[in-house]
Amino acid sequence: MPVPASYNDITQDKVVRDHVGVAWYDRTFYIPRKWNSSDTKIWLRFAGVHYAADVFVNGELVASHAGGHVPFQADVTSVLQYGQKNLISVAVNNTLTDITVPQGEVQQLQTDAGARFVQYYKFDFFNYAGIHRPVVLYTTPSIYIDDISVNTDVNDDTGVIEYVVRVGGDTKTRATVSVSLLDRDGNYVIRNVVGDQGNLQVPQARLWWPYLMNPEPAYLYTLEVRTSTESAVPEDVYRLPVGIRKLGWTNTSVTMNGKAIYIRGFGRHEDSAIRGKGHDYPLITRDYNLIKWIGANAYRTSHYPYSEEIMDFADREGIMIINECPGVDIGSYGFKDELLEAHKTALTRLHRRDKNRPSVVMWSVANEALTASPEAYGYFRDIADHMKALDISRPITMALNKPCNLDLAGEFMDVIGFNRYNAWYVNSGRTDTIIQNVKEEALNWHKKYNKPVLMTEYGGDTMAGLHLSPEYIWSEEYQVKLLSKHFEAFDQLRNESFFIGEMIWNFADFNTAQTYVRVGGNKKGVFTRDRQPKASAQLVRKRYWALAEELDSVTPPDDLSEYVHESHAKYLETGLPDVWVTSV
Ligand code: GCB
Repeated sequence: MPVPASYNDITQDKVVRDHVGVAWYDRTFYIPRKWNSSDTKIWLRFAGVHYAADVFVNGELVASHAGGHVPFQADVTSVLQYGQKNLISVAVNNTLTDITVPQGEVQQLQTDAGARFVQYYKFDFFNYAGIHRPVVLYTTPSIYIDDISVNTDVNDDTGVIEYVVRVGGDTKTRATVSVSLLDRDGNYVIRNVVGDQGNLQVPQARLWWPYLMNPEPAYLYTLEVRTSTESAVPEDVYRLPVGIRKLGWTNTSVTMNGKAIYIRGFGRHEDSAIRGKGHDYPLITRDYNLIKWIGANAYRTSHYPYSEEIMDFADREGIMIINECPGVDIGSYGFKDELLEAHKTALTRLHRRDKNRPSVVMWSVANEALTASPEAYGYFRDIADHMKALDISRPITMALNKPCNLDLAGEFMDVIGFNRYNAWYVNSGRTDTIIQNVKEEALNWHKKYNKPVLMTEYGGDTMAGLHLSPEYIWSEEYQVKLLSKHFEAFDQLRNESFFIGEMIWNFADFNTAQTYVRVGGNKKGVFTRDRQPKASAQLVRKRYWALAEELDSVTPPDDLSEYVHESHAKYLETGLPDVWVTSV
């Protein structure tokens, strides 16, 4: 099996595709003799293995980890054979139960060949499994930088970087930490400030801004952290990209550097043909090109943390992230104490991995949980308390879908996200019901909780190439109409002060479990699974760029108005007319 990749879609064997339980990976490798030094530690790091993994090196268990979307590592210095062959074995277990995050259940099915275990789950994406993200061996000195936390603020035009550095390794030898700050061109702005925590003041700071909200978005400094000791242990150096920004929120808005943000984006998935959820640089680069081409400024990592490489792109390109933990459909198999603990652990690990990222503007603690069940109240109060104990610098949210009047979790959130499929699961075919329902529901959420509201999911399945006129469900025409009607609702809602954004479900088509409501997967993408635009992508592009023009005075790309009838030419001077923005 190739690594990184999901193993499911690589072979012609559906037993491999639908496998439930443990899969073993083995691999041999050599370690140079010169790595064998008392000053050096060797780490084996997995960026993501779904769902649980036991890792053995030369037959010795070095790491056990549960949770498919966050990294883990082990100090393997003492189990390696230097200058010789080593064996690494990984047992990957994809089984989901009522106390894994996300939940699932395994049942026995009687087949013609006898009883077989089958994995069931309620969430709507294929439970791809395997070693999904890169695996690396790397070295540090024996006294090393174990963790860095930064928080930023802006006072007038001075940027503030608050930092804490944790040093690991032999605690008997005292290590001195010093930090420096470099600008984007590599020039030192601040040099060698000694101490493992402190505040750096950056006069005339260049701020981190989202894409299209500023002519120079995503400005990143580099925090260079060094350790030194009085012993012979060599220094450790870590270079952390830092975006200086001030995030704020009220009961009607979320602000970036003092300016209200309006989110225009998508829910997404890590998903593609053959690789499944395996890391793929060309694919993620293409995705970011499409996100920027279409004029989006945000997405939600529905429904689990995405790879670190994907997050690096967001930091560097200025794409705002609603960072979601894998709490999708939580409660479907009951709310238990063990589940709550596993869910908290998932949040802790997500926070630990992504706490320093400027792109992360909100934490989403769950998607479509069973928030109308009586247990949901205490459960989500605890989840929210846990997240707030980890981070008070970012608002928390979740994507809610229970009827507003029955929901028990929203009161613990800072921002309300709601998912609703008007004219799809509800009133299929009736695009004439969208505007009033979307408006009414958004208003109801705000009335109930007095928080900012955004629509985190809406959309309809669309077979690329299916054309039916007048529009009819599953056709490209229908998706265009369904989105247009939502845009009209959003434009009316934007006049209400509390409505802060819109996210289409989904960026691209993706694979799901086999069910009769899915034709080769979920087809709600604005792009196909191989990342080509459907008709709706052209419409979304016009809207997202028009919003950027209206809200942030951005000039839309020339090709958006390649053909203009002369009776419309006047709009080139006065701005795009509403009719281009909201209808076909
Ligand atoms: C939802 C879920 C998402 C599904 C989507 C759909 O509400 O949050 O995971 O894929 O609906 O298409 O049904």
